[in-house]
Amino acid sequence: MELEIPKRFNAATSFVDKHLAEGRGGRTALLCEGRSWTYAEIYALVNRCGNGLRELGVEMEDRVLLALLDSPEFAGAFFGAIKIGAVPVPVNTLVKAAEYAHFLRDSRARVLLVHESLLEEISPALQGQKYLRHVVVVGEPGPGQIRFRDWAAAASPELEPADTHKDDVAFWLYSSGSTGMPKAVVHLQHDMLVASELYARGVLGIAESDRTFSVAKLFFAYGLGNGLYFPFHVGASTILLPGKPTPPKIFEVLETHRPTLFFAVPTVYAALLQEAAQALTPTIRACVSAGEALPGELYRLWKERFGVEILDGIGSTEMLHIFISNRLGAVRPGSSGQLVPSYEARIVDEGGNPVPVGEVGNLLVKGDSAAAYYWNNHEKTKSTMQGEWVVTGDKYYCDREGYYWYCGRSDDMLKVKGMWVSPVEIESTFVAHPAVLESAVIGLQDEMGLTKPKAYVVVKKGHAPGPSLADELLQHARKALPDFKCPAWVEFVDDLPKTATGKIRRFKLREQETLKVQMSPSRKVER
Ligand code: 3UK
Repeated sequence: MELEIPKRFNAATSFVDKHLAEGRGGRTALLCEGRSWTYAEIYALVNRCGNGLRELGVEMEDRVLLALLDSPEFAGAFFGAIKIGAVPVPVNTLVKAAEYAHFLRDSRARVLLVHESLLEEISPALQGQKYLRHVVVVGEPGPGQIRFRDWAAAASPELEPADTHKDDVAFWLYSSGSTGMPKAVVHLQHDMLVASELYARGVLGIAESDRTFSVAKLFFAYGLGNGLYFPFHVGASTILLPGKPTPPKIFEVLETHRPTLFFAVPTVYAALLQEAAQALTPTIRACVSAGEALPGELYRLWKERFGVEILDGIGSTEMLHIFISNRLGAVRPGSSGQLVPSYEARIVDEGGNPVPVGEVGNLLVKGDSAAAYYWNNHEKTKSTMQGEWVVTGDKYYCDREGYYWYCGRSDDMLKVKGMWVSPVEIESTFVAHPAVLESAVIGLQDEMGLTKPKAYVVVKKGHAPGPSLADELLQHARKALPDFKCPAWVEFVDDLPKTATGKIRRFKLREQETLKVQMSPSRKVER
């Protein structure tokens, strides 16, 4: 399918203004904390945000950093910035000050929109920022900061979209790598439209009558599609939860708002299964999982208990959304499914040659929602974006029926709760503790088959390894790292496997763990 996208194209027109022009202004766009917002109300909020940003001096191509919770303000600021041709950069709201400082410095954002609950963490990051001019706060602003509510109310609800090209930059999303700070993935005006048509309409059959709920937050590429631009593509409704998505809270939202499409990462499906007394609302017609592989056993347990299928699919920030996916009625549990039509994939060996069917190789993917490049990272751009092909960094094989099976990463990166975790970052945190000589981190599967970090630690002379030191190290890690990056297990060892040049061989540790599993009768793998 060739998508016809006009040369002059502004994504805000396509995802927001279109609904007013087509008579859907009175329909519910968004439900959040007991209030509902029509498309006409969201349209006005988008326009107010766009005008408000202009009044703060934001021009075309300027970046605007969004550290916002899932909320109408997120929708307003995101599409408001795009509408004036500026570039919204939604960022993870779970990270520490050093990372926020990097986001501001690296993006050179002129304006930061931030929720009051993040001010404490983000405040140290605001010092000495050369390009940041204004901080707009959703909630109670600090001295010299602007109150979102007053700022939006003072701006006009009418706004002409900037005359952008379909290949203009529309938004950035930061993605973590194995070393250093996260890098910005640069997406264009047409990318959201492509992902919406190919995956949301093509695979999920999303329509105006749908109501989406994504546990994955809007600042992830996964959540941004699920909870914002997919429903906005077809005039459907989205349910937004600003707070922490604990299992009881998720069930409460499901009960109150009765979505038809539910999106989460595997860890959340596992956690929901632990809530014995809860039932799933019968309105849900499909559940979607991505971010990391969904274990086949988890799929089966879920289907047995709730009677709904979970469609596992693989997406990436670089491809914007899912490009290989299972379909309703054709799920192969444990696989990532089949190609989403119009995307293409290749599985190649180290020399770049295609491998035979059934053999594991490196997965490359091609499709029109792919990012243009990484901001200020030319080397990484060259190695990842090879012409029309994007190197995923994943090992896969494809079976005779065209189902793709995930076989791990080609780097040492881990996906924990659907989020990137770098072993190197955890290791450096451990080594910063006075008792630690060196450390190595790998991913290990828990009893549900979900990946969690495990840290091996060699202690310095004069320190006693044991449970109390393990506790102390974990407390130390929790201060320096967001929760999802903290190891689930710590094991003390006498030394670490290394190469002749002293590099840690994490794959050796992985091999040892595999052997342990095979030899332990209690952890024998069934099937
Ligand atoms: C891994 C999976 C096995 C894989 C994402 C849906 O996760 C998303 O984007 P990220 O940039 O990470 C991409 C990487 O995560 N992965 C994702 N889904 C699966 N591995 N099975 C899966 N189903 O390593 C991939 O390269 O954080 C997911 C939609 C949009 C996204 N950005």
